[in-house]
Amino acid sequence: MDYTIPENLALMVETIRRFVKKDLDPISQQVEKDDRIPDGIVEAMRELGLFGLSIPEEFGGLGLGALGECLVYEELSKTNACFRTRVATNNGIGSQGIVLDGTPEQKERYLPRLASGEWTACFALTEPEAGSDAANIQTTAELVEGRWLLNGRKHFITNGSESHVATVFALTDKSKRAKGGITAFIVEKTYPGFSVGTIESKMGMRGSHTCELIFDNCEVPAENVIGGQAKVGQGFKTAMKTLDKGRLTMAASALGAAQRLLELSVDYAKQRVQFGRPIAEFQAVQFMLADMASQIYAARQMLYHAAWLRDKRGSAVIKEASMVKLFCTEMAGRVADMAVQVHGGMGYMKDYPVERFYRDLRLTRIYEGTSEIQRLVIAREMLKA
Ligand code: COS
Repeated sequence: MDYTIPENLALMVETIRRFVKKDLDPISQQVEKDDRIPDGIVEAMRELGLFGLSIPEEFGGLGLGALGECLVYEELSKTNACFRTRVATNNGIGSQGIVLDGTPEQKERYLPRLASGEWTACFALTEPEAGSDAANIQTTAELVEGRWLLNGRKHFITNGSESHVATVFALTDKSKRAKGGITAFIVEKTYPGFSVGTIESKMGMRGSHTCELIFDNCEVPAENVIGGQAKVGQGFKTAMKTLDKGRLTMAASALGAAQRLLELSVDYAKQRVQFGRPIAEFQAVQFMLADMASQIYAARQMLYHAAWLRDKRGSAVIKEASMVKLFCTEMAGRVADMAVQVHGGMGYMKDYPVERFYRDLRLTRIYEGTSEIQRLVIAREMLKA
């Protein structure tokens, strides 16, 4: 086994590390207060190619594999989570339906714009009645005089209000649902009948916006079915394949945040004096640091292995991706809890980043598939004939 990170990826990681330290982290608390990423930073992320990490090079992206993408997200997640989230839907769930199943024409029209960050994409699957039960969507699409008319409401859509284009899943055959009755569409924000609804008020993830998308007889050209006419009814599979891929990067994000929390906790424990000694000298604190480090180490091995496996196989690693998302996000939750404990009262204060990480990380156990859904997928994969 050779665990060396390939040189090109190591260089990329170093570049992101410098960017995080010099440009992102110093403004992370400000972004939290303003609930907004400054335009100049979005521009800098564009220049670094962060909007096109996973988009193939022929369409202007960096064409990174799973390992490369995970390494970048791990670094990018050592600061405010909104920076990672700003680029993540473009690289992940927003664009991957087109990358995996799009027609050549769809790839040509959308991927270069998404890769450059000129456009942002979002993923519109979730609805009030379809969270974990993704097949229970109510949004419909009907073919009328050569174009599709979409009707319904999506909610909790990350980057929905910033996006120029959305991958939208709608029912085209109610009797078939997940088994041939859901179709994936590419919807541009300028299409008649498309609008952004309420922007949600959340526990954390400030600087990243989550909203409703409304389709009121929204007119979508016939050629905007992802994969073309032959893929009408096949959208649920596109959604599942897209989510499989995203699970590894979500795990990487949780890992990066956990690593930063460990570093903050070690630094704090060394300088915080109580009972006449730095608290790092107390075994109770040492044990928490040791548990954090051990769990991060285990999570990193799992993640890198699953990402390597995906790159090697060139296809989905369904069970492993769910295992990794489950383990890394749950691990990060435990690490965040211990980080607050090591910091004591300061860990509860808004002046310290620890409380922000604690709130932001909570979401990683819910979105892109809850921990319970990951367990369900793992068990199904194990038990299927
Ligand atoms: N890759 C490719 N195809 C897949 C797949 C995958 N990972 N998972 C399921 N499919 C296919 C199945 O093979 C089946 O196809 P056939 O009809 O050809 O057999 C079809 O999709 C329906 O699958 P299934 O019967 O398993 O659907 P269920 O309704 O039971 O749902 C779960 C499966 C629970 C796994 C799905 O609803 C899910 O992932 N829910 C969580 C959704 C989620 O992550 N939401 C977050 C939103 S984005 S922030």
